[in-house]
Amino acid sequence: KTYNVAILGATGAVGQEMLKILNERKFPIKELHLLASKRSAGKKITVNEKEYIVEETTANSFDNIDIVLGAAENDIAKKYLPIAVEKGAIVVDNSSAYRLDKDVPLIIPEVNPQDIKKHHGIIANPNCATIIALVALQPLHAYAKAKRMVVSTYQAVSGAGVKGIMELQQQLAALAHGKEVEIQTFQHQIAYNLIPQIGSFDENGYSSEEMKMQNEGRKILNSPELAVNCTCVRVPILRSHSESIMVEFEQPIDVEKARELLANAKGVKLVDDPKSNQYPMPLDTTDQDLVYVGRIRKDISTQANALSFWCCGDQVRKGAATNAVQIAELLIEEL
Ligand code: A2P
Ligand code: 11C
Repeated sequence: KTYNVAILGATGAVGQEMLKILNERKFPIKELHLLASKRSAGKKITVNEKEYIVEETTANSFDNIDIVLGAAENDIAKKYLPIAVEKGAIVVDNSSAYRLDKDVPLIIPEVNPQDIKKHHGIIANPNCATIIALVALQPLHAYAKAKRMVVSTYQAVSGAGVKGIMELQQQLAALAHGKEVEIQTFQHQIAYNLIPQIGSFDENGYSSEEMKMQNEGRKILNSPELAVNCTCVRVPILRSHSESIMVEFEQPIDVEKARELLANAKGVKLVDDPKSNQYPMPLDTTDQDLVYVGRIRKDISTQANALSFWCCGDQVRKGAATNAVQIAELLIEEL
């Protein structure tokens, strides 16, 4: 069986990657529609020597579509995705618009594939930093149950889309030629800098991105009591997010056991040999789908069952596009 698929936001960083991954994984496509704004209508995109023409998104774009992959901002998702559902499509949405809605499953295929059955037309793809953390955490959580996490993220500019990638590249080029940098996407210069703000701050001083780790993590792990303290930082890296994670578990778990579990876990590559300087780094995880995990050690600051580790993953692929296509693959097993 083959399906009519539309990508909403097909010209963006995530949309472009979805297109590549659908082809790479040989998703059974009958017709593929690339939807974007009016600005991009008519633009030609070639994948695997096949040319596609970008269409302006309208309410009619979703007629006869089986599966929509959403890769646009929240306001665009809210405007069009309910129309797509009304017209009979099933949507896998990468925006944060519907993630916490009760009847919308929030899925990481390696973590909670069983939840997909509860959908009512929309399935949400979690935030990239959440996906990368939970793919690494899941094997440990299944063994010892996580109860508290302290996370610091080092997030690539691709998280802000094509414009984030261009801003870093333009600033680096400007600085190399002694020119002034232009700041449009991020709050400050990102080249040769770190910005401890992703999203807007709440009354407690946490950013929206930081609260996603707690709220999405609780929903995906089905652990409403999970306590999370997260600090999210934008770093001048192109497309892999890195995360330092301390997890306190309910049950005992030692470093050797954690290594064994992670070495055998789906979606994970264990890279943990500090004596030969081997640990995950964002350059090494770029353009592939595994979450690399290493630097696993006991938390020496507490008597609790706590471990620290470090993980990296490509945020455009596993953090967004690959995870969405994997969800679509689960979906067609059900259809
Ligand atoms: P466009 O390229 O035509 O602006 P990113 O986050 O990487 O910038 O990508 C955002 C995606 O959302 C792009 O594909 C963009 O298309 C799309 N988009 C923006 N505004 C609209 C709109 N009004 N209708 C449909 N798609 C939109
Ligand atoms: C970033 N994680 O790195 C963000 C981008 O909720 O999907 C994606 C925001 C989201 O900037």
